[in-house]
Amino acid sequence: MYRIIIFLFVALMAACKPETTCPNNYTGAQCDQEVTPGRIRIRRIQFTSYPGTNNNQPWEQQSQWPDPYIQIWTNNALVYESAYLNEMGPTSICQWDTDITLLPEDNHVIMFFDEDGTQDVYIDGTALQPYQSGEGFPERRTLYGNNGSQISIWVEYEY
Ligand SMILES: [Ca+2]
Repeated sequence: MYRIIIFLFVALMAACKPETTCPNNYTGAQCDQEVTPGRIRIRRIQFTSYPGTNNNQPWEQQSQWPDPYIQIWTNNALVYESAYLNEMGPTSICQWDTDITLLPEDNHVIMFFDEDGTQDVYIDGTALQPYQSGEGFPERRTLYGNNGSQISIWVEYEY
């Protein structure tokens, strides 16, 4: 009887192998499955390669280039608006340092406008998916606007 108890105890210990400890953004027996982050922090946004004209007209009456600024909308509510940058040609790199926290399950849209006093003009925009599973958590993600702009976001993943 004593031997049977010892045998059962050893068998039980063998069945309870310690769990593998994965980094907090991976799970699974091989630590190869991504864990969706709870929050995404956007730390920088770059806006480049936008159209040089506004439907074949100059962006400005007084000059040529727009004064871009960003809006981010989450679930149809405005959650972020940047300051505008003055007179930025499409070969310029428009860049803003930001601290914007987004939840991956929400619907986000990023848009760029030309600041023009009371009649700001839409330049470009796109759906903003701050996290894409399977990409391996890149620090920089690049999106493309519907008018051909390139939009880069630098992100941090939080759990
Ligand atoms: Ca303007």
